[in-house]
Amino acid sequence: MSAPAPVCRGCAGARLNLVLDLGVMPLADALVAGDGAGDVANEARHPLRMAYCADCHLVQLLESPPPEALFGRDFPYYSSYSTQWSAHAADFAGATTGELGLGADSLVVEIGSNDGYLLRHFAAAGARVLGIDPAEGPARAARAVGVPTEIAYFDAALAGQLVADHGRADLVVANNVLAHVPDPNQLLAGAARLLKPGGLLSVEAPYLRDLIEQVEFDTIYHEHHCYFSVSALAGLFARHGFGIRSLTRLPWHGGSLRVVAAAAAEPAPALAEWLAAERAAGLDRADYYAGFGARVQALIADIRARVRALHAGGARIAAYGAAAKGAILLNATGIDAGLCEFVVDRNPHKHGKRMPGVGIPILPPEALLERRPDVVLLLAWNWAGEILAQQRDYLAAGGRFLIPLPEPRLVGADD
Ligand code: JHZ
Ligand code: ZN
Repeated sequence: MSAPAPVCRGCAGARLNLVLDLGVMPLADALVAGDGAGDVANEARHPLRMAYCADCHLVQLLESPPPEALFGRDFPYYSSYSTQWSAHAADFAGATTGELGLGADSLVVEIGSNDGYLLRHFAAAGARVLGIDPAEGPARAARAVGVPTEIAYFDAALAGQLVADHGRADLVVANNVLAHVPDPNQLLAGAARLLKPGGLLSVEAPYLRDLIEQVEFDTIYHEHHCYFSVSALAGLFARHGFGIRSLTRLPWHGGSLRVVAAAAAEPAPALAEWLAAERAAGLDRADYYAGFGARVQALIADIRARVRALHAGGARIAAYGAAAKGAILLNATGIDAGLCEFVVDRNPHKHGKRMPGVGIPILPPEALLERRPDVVLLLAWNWAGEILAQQRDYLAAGGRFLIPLPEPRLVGADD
């Protein structure tokens, strides 16, 4: 018996148009246990297909593995390992505490609170805080820095329970988590239930327009069920009674959006301008997405050819960033342990493990100066500024970085 045809995660409509098929891919954060014991060939692989809904404009994956497979006990992503990201969190908490006049009577809830990288700053400023995250390792790290955290998947039912236990929130933050739930309606319904009258919902999510225009195909993976345009978000927020109060474009993760909303609020005039700009660019039409698959396949072929040519010319190759997006880039391009000797990453929870699907070992960043590869493929290209500055010594010693997006280019000390 064939599986039922998927329906839209936003509007339950059936007019889903396939935009990109990346074949079967391993789970991007399912790092393989170390020293040759993990069997890369037997790892689970799942179809990775992205589609556009012609009814509500929501771009989404057609299939999802169960959430427990995505954010279980061994989830290795800890938000605190980027200096810039931590600084962004501190700035956001400081500014928001001031703007909303948060104090000891206020409650700030973060959905997808990870290791407490954000809520710790609200707590330090004197507000009551509560984190929700299903990933045990990061959630325990959050508790260790004084951020009370429920280890759970957030949905409307849990929101009701939280209100009973803790009262309603002045601010609900959902940064890089709206894409991570199979059904965005559940998260928005839960947030609406959790907020006090007049309370604010603040959401950050990677912006679909940047993904498409910069060909950021490696940010498409099973943890990201949805990819947001303002055209899609406006409908989703309105369905749950939220009025959009402000929209801001941010540089994070290849380009993000922050949307601040409140129940029954009058939408900001800027919303109409954003919708008009997206209409002019075509984000609300299937033909905008039609050429994306071919552009992705061309970029994948280009990256593969560049790395193979460097390797064939005798270059020793490593990579920087055991990022989720790195797993997709390596698997899509077929860059395996035969081409790339090792991947470095600052997060010690990833050391001694290997990249999903390709089995490349993960080492601390010091390995670059110790082993001196000729070229480092920058898998965490979204942190290029921070990483290149930090790797000045490797560059000064003649090392080069290969930045893969939007088209591959080599960068050395003189560039
Ligand atoms: P990074 C993450 O994706 C996690 P990933 C998640 N999948 C998500 O949805 C998106 O963000 C939005 C390391 N690093 O941030 C840290 C250094 O080693 O690009 C990370 O392991 N040195 C939930 O995993 C990795 O690189 C450094 O100087 O694709 C970067 O991962 C810096 C700055 C980072 O996200
Ligand atoms: Zn839809």
